[in-house]
Amino acid sequence: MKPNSDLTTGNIVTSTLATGMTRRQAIITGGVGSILAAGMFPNLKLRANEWSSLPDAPRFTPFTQPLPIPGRLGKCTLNPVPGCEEARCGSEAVYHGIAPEFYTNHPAHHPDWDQKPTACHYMEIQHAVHQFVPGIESPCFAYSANGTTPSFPGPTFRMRHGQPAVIRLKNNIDLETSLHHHGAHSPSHSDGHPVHYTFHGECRDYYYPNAAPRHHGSQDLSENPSTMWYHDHGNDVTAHNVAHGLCGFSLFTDSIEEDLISRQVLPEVDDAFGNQGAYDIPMAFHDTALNPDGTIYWDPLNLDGRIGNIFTTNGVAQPFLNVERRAYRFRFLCANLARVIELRLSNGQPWLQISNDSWLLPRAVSVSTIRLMPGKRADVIVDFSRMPEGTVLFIENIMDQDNGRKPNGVDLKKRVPFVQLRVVGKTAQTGSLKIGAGTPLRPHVPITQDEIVATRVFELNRSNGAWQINKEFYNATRCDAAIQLGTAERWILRNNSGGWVHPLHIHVESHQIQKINGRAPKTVWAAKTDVSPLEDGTEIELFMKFRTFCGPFVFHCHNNNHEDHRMMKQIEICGTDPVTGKMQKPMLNGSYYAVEPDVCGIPQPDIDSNPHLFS
Ligand SMILES: [Cu+2]
Repeated sequence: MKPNSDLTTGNIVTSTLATGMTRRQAIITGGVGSILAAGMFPNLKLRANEWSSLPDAPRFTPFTQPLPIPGRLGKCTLNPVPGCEEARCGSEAVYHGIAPEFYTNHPAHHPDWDQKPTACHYMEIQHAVHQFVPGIESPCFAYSANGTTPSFPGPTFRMRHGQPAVIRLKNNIDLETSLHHHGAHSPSHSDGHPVHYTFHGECRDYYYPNAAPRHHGSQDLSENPSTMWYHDHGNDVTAHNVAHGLCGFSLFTDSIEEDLISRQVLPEVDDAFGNQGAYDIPMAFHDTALNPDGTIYWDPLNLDGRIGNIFTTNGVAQPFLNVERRAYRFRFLCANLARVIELRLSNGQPWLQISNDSWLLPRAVSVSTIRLMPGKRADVIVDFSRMPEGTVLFIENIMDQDNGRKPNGVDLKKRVPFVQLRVVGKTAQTGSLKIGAGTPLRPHVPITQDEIVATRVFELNRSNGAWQINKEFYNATRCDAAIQLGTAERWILRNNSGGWVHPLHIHVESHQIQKINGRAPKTVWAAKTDVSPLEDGTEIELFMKFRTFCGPFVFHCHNNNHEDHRMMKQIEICGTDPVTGKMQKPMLNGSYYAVEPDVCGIPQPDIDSNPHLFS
C-alpha cells in the first residue's frame, strides 16, 4: 500500500453524497443524520431492493498472494508529553486532549493501573492506495504507524494488562473520525463515542488504562480481553470509513494468558523480535465492494447494509497461507459491514474454539462451524500435525447472503474459500500445543441474579427505511438510560424488525447472555460477549455490569449501515453523590455538551458555535 495525497480527484464514488454535497457540506447544512431523524427519505421503500445490485468486480486469480500479517504499532516518544499543558484539550498540538481519567488525581484512576510506565504510540489516518486484488490499485483510507507505510488492516495494537497506553492519533482525511477500541474497557473520552471526534488536521490522545473493570476491591481479571479490534466510529460515517480501510487488530495479554502460553496451551503471541508470532495468526475477513477499475463502490443511500463482491482476508482477496505440521491459533474477525459468515474447514475437521468476541472461553469447545456476524470474533486452534505435506485445504464460508437484510442460510453449493491453507514440512510436530476440548482457559466470574438492580427493554425497529431502537432514532444530545456506576442490569433485546439481522454491540463492558428466545445459549455464547447475535425474530436476555468509568457510551447495531442510520442508543454511567449516597444526575439530559469539555475532547466554545455537529 502506498500513500495517496490526491484521493479527491480520483474517480472514487465516495467523495460526494448523492446530492452532490460533500460530507462536510452536508453536516454544515444540517447533517445526514438530521435529515434521517426528520424522516425525510420518502423514496427509501421504493429503493429497498436495489441495494444488492453491485458492479462487476475486477477479475483475478485467487490464492496467488500470501496472507499478509499486519505489523505491530511500535512505541515512540510523544512531544509534547501526554497530559501536559501543551497537550490539553484545545491546544495546538493535541486539540482533543486526553481523558480526564489519565490524571492520577481523578477519582477513577487507581494506583494499580500503573504497574509499568505508560507506553506511547503515534498513528495517523491518511489517504492511501491499496491492492485488494493483485495489480489493481484501490484508493482508500489507512491507519499509518509513526510514518511507516499505511496498511489495511492497520498496525496491530499490542496491549498488556498493567501497562497503560496512549495512542496519539492524527486525522489527515477530510472527514470526522472517532477511533473505537472494540472490546476495550476505556474511559468515555477514548472509547470512540461517535461524536467524540478527531477532526481533520487534529490530534486526540487515546488513553487506554489497560486495567480490568472494578467496583471497589480488586480488578476482575476474568474480564481481561484477548482479541480486540479497532475501527472508525464517526457519527453517520462509520460504514463508509470502515469500508475504506479504517480497521485493525488489538491483541491483549495478561498473566492468565501468559501462563497458558508458558504451559504451551496457546502459542507465543510474539516472535523473538516482538513481531506477530508464526503460529498465532490474526485473520480479518472483509467483503469489499470494488468497481471494475478497482475503486471502492459506495452507495451512500444504502441503508440496508453493504454487501461486497470481493472476499478479502487481512486486506487481500483470497490469499494462501503455508502452515507447518503443528497446531496454530487463528484469530477470526468478521470485519464485514453487513455480511454474516459461517466458517468451516473444507476437510470437515472441527474447530477447537477458544474465545468468543474479546474473551477466552472458560474451556475450549469443539465446534463444526462458526457463525460470525459483523463485529464478532472467534479464536480457534487448528492442528495440522496429522495432515501430510502437500495437503491443501481451505477456510471457507458456507453462509449465502446477497443483500444487507439477512443471510439466505447455509448453502454448501455456494461456499466461498476465503483462505487456502498449504501444509508444508516433512516432520509432524506432534504435541506442539497441549490443548483439547475441555481444556481450562480463562475462569469466568458470572454476573448473578441477585446483583441485578434494573431491567430495561430495547426493541429494534425499522422506520421509513432507516433504523430505530424503541421507536427513536439515535440522538447524541439525548441520554437514553442513566445507569448507576457499580450496578448490574438485565437487558431484554428484541428484534422484531421484520426479517432483518442485527448484531448488537454494547460498549465499555462485556455482557453475559442469559437466554436466547427463552432458552440457555449454546456454550460458546454463555460466558462473555460484546456483540449479541440478534437473528430475525429473536429475543436475548442479558446481564451486564457497569464499572470503573462514568460518562456517555453507546450501544448499536454492528451492521455499520444500520448504525450510521441511527440504530444506536446512548447510555450515561453516573457516579454516586458522596453526600446523599444516591445516583448523581446524568450530565446529558438534552444538553449533552454542558459537560466538562475534557469528556468529549472538544473545547466548549467550539461546541457552542457548531451545535449541529453533535445532533
Ligand atoms: Cu442492524
